[in-house]
Amino acid sequence: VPAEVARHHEHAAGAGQCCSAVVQAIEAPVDAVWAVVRRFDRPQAYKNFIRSCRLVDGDGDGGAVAVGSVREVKVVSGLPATSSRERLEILDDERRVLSFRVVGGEHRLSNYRSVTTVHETAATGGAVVVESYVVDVPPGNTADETRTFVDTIVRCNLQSLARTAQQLALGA
Ligand code: A8S
Repeated sequence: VPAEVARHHEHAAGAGQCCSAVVQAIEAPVDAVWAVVRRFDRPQAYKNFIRSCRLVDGDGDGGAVAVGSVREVKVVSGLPATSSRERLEILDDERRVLSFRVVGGEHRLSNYRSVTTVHETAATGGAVVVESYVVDVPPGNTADETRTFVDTIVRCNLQSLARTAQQLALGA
């Protein structure tokens, strides 16, 4: 992994914050995986906890996705959350890096920021996805509880990403 990509996963967790990372191997070409990940406007394509998503066209550009774009996602029921407002921080098609930050919504993950990178595995022609995050520990919870909660969501998302990218690669 190139150093300038690895550096994106070094989060400076301040007091009252925690960070972690999840790694997922995917048996699909790196381009198929990135094609799914890069769609900031369509997270529900693989994130099963997201019911709907719409871009907030704050800058009047007709909803083109670019750094600074903001999306409003609605969350499925059964979670301690109903919605989240998220801003695209990095979209690097060459190095396959996407990062967003939570800027609002009704949930308990204040100041959540994640970085997702997609890597080619030379040996098998597959991909590896690394997703790291930093977030405030909510009042009344421990850092361990927060990491367990968020790791579970991220792991589910990446397992679903694997299935979605594999289907895409098979032309399904
Ligand atoms: C992502 C990652 C996470 C999303 C979390 C961790 C979230 O969308 C869900 C439940 C919450 O309690 C917080 O990449 C929030 O989407 C599923 C609404 C932010």
